[in-house]
Amino acid sequence: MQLNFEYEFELYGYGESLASQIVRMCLSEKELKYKNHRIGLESTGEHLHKSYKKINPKCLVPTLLHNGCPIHDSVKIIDYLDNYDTSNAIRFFSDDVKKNVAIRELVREFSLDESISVGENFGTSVAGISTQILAHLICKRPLLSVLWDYTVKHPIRERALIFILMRILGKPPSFKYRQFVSGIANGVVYVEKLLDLDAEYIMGEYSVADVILSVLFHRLEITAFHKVLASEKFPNVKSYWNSLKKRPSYTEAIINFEEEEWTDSKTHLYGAQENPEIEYFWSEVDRLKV
Ligand SMILES: N[C@@H](CCC(=O)N[C@@H](CS)C(=O)NCC(=O)O)C(=O)O
Repeated sequence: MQLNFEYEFELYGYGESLASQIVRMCLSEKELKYKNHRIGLESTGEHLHKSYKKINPKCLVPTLLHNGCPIHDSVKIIDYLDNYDTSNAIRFFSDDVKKNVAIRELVREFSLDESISVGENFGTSVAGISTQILAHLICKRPLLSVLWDYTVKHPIRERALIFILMRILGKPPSFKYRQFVSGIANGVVYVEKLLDLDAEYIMGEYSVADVILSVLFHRLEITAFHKVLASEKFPNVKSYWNSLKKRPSYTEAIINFEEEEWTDSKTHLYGAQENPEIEYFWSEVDRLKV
């Protein structure tokens, strides 16, 4: 992998990474041009190469380079871009202090913050339900090469162990997966209650919260929880999701970056069926008395 910094903005990311999708949506909304560099994850381990570690010591995607200077973490990148480009009509945070506090609370609930354990908020639960696909992808690699890469090169111990376990088992442990399903039930119910019927955006005006929710809802579709978003049980979510999908950034940053290996895994795991844990999802929704 050759690193050269000749563009004002360069993004190192992966097509189906939630955090990369968030940043690409932001760049697209702000109409900022950038050079994209694909970094392979589970099926190749490119993110663990020395050259990538130089720009992201945690070996996570995405990394945005601005004039060669690396910025990490999707939410920090959005914050940075919002301060960099104030000319555009799109602002992801608000100048109104009260409104901004409310936006940041939502961000904490929806984001992929490493200080939050997987499954503890909506964002990390959605990352958790993706482990069926991640396990399928990591199993493309020989066991010894995964053991070497994740024990020697991955700087985040907790994650390294999860990936090694998935490589050995060939799937996420069932009890853990159910925790993630429970987390998404909580998340969808929470969003349904927050939204007004026919609300286009969650805070009235389009904000970072809508960017993150576009990405999380898209992942529910990919992991075969698609009927949840079209269900009459969640009328507000249903109409909100239809509004989100209409934004050009959704096509530009998510649909246009679909990874073939994900499409293959999705077909292999689910075909045209719903997620095998869909009934557990609905039982969790009933438990929450919606
Ligand atoms: N808080 C970070 C999380 C970044 C993150 O977890 N990225 C995932 C892909 S969405 C990744 O790099 N996974 C590879 C790994 O953990 O080995 C952000 O929002 O950017």
